Amino acid sequence: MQVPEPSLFDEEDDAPLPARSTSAPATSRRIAHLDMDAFYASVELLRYPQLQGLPVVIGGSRRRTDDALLKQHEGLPLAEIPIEAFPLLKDYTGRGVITTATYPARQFGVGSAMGLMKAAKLCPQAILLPVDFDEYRRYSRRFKEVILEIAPVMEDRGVDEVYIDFTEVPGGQRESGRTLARLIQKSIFEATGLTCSIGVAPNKLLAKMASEFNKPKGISIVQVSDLQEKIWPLPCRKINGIGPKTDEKLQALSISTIGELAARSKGELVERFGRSYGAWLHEAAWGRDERPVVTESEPVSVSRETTFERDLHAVRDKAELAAIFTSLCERVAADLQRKGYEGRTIGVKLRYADFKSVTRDQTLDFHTADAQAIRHAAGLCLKRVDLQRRFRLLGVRVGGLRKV
Ligand code: DCP
Ligand code: MG
Repeated sequence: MQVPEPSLFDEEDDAPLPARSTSAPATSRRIAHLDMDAFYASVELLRYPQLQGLPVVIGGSRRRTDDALLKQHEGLPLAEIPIEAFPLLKDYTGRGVITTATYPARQFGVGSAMGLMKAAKLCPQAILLPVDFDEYRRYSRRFKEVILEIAPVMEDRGVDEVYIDFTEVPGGQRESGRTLARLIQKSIFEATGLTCSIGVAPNKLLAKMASEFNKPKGISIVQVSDLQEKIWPLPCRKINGIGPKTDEKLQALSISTIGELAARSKGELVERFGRSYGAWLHEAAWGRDERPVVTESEPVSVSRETTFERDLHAVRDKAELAAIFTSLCERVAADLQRKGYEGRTIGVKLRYADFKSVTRDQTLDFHTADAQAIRHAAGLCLKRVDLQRRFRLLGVRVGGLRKV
């Protein structure tokens, strides 16, 4: 097995291709992956610039601490609230998790998905701010608009990341994409005050890995010829599409790095992982990926969920649960209406005290974005789960969407 001819992907600027590549396209495929730096935290720092450079984590109960803070300093511009007034991680009790942390906080080992109480042990002095999804969504829309003005072929991959096809954008080939990446970084910063990191590579798979190489504020260029040096030493988990279960299976086969994966035959991987996934693993390890950048990405479903402050019981905490349930349905309905969708598959998710989750759904014979209709259908789903046990999380989802 050979690494594909690197020459095709190597030229800088818009230099003509070497004569022997006449059958190749006039441009090389340049795909960028852009990911915002410490996204939720960075948006919060726009409000509270006095926290710049400090360890800050975002998570925990919705707005309560923040409301107290604002009330206490009513009339004062947010940027002038003294640093000492902000709540600290060490004073937090509860079961929330961190959504993200600023880079200064990450130096203490805290990060996404870690419990706040555990994080408090690692970095007690970190400032704790509650999440404000609406604000993050607003900034998400704004930075994507900036990109679309510069490079129209963009695939929305979630609140803080996108793929962008640089191939046909004027100047997109210059310095293998670095020039355009720099322009996009600068434009986003000027419009929003936020920074991001960009990886540019021959395809989405490599671009996604590359965007992490120089975080924050980084640009990384990866060519096919870099495979051996930059990609193969990485752990398999860095491939988007290899999750913890596959990784465990790979480890059991003594495959830890992407290079070790690439060294196995396609036949062996197909035998162990099935025809389609095995073949994909092989292609991924060799840095090959032909997926296009898809501009119209329609949401599959809209959902809201919440983890309670303490485990709740369907009978004993009936009133509290009913209020949470109604509010989840209202928020899902509001999300649908704002995005201009309605759906007909309504579902619920419960996570029990032992962290086991169950989901139930039901498909209606009409589409809806109405909070009451969603609550009614979701209520019927709830009747089909075991409500004798205490649970810690409740979620409501609407799928089977169509544009209104
Ligand atoms: N997020 C979350 N829970 C997680 C992971 C992420 O709520 N377990 C949220 C918060 C992040 C946002 O999604 O700000 C984007 O996720 P990223 O993984 O891109 O993380 P960040 O943007 O925060 O940091 P980085 O600079 O590493 O991209
Ligand atoms: Mg990010």
